[in-house]
Amino acid sequence: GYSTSAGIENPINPSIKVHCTQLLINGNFVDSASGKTFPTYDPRTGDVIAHVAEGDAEDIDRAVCAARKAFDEGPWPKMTAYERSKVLFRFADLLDKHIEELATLETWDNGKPYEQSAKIELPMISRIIRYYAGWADKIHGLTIPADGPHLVQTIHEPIGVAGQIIPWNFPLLMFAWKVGPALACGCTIVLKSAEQTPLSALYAAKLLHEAGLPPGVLNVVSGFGPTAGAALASHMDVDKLAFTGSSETGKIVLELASKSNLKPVILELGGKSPFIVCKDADVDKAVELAHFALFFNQGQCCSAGSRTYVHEDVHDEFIEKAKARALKRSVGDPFKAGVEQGPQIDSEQFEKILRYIRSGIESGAILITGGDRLGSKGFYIQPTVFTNVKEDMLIAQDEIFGPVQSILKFRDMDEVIRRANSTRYGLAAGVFTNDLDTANTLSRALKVGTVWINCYDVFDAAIPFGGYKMSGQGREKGVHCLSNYLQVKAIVAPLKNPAW
Ligand code: TXE
Repeated sequence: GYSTSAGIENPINPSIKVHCTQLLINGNFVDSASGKTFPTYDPRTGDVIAHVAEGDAEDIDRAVCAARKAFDEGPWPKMTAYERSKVLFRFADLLDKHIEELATLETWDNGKPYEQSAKIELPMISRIIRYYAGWADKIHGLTIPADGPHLVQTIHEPIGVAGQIIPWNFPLLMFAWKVGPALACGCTIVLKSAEQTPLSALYAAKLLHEAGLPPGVLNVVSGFGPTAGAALASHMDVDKLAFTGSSETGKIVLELASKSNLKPVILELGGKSPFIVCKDADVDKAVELAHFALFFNQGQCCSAGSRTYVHEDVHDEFIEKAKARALKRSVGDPFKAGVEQGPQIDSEQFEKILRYIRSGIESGAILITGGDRLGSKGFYIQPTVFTNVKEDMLIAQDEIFGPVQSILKFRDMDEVIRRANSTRYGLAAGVFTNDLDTANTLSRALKVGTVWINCYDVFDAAIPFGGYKMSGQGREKGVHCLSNYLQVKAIVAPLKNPAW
């Protein structure tokens, strides 16, 4: 049963309440073993929204035991794939039905504009669940011709218990990217949400149970990284680890996985993606797209186009217009209509971004707008634009994860390829040009997992996403993600009469 609290009312829409604050283990909402809770904050004000059960190693162990039992004893991996797909389709319908509650929880806990949560992200979330619901009954192996007299088949089996660790920048979308494919493949899951944003995952998991998910198949543990997260990454009975977060933490979880049971790991990590504006660009359009590529979601995107390379022929016009666009950006309460930018997630990220702004100024970049906090309450930051940025500056190398655009000038193609690739990251890139040869050359030369040409942040469910270099290992979304949650078993048997 769901022992949920009476509910904390949303200050903007009191009909929406926080009910789910406990851990979800084996189909029940329960307190943590220690009885401890932690606060989750409203980034608009820094006020506490709710106190949430704080999971630790013992809770992770309880959750992994439940997931193990649900995997080994079924019914989930053993039921027909069609039955599994129906649960996921019903879940997607419930996500659509509860858009208002889910989008409110997401904006309240994260600070992103409500219109973005409700109109952009929630439709993407139910879409990706339907995409993987559609895959559930289309996963199959091959019959392979062998040299000798043997019948060779492959079957694709669910890998087992998946441990999934997600970040706070897109709490529900990351939940869907992780849970959708794992469930479609027949895995069971222990998911650890980010400590900054525990609310929406608990509510979505409750809906998934209403859609018919058997107990123990998805367990959700709220808690911190070094405790709950590390316990999940190093658990001996977890068969796969999927992690999205910083490259620093990615190294830690990979090490924990290797030091425990060598569980395979998929990593979606940070980025420092170039957005390249070529000399033939329509400057107004390029400015708008480059602005979106960086400032979307308060700049808190792993794919953020955080190095804006502009050809010298259009550079001066571009920076004037980029400045004007940043000044026009509407920053404020994310629940208000028309607001483009809400507060940053928490004081830690807020301070980190302000430190990078100071570092940009000290290293000689030219601040043309912004550069400070906005107002005196909450974690709002002025849309900030630097020009004259050079690759050896920290602001051109590190992930700032905030509303800070860095503009770099370039002269020719070989030069921009070399400079764009001169980073430890390789997640994505944007190319803005009407010239086919330029687009083709750049898209092949850039060492990144996604190239967006004359568009940015297009995240269809079917498009694979992942990084080169220190931006990660493996791919999520699309057909490629299924292999993360499957084992391929080869079955070989003699053929008595190979001629037939
Ligand atoms: O990330 P962490 P943080 C980047 C971004 C941001 C920086 C720090 O640059 O400024 O990371 O953010 C869990 N064992 N990105 O500190 O630590 C943690 O609880 C196991 C990019 O929030 O990577 C959370 O659930 N787990 C990114 C998740 O890891 C651990 C999105 C992510 O937190 C752990 C977010 C540990 N030892 C931040 N330590 C992207 N790729 O989109 C932490 N965690």
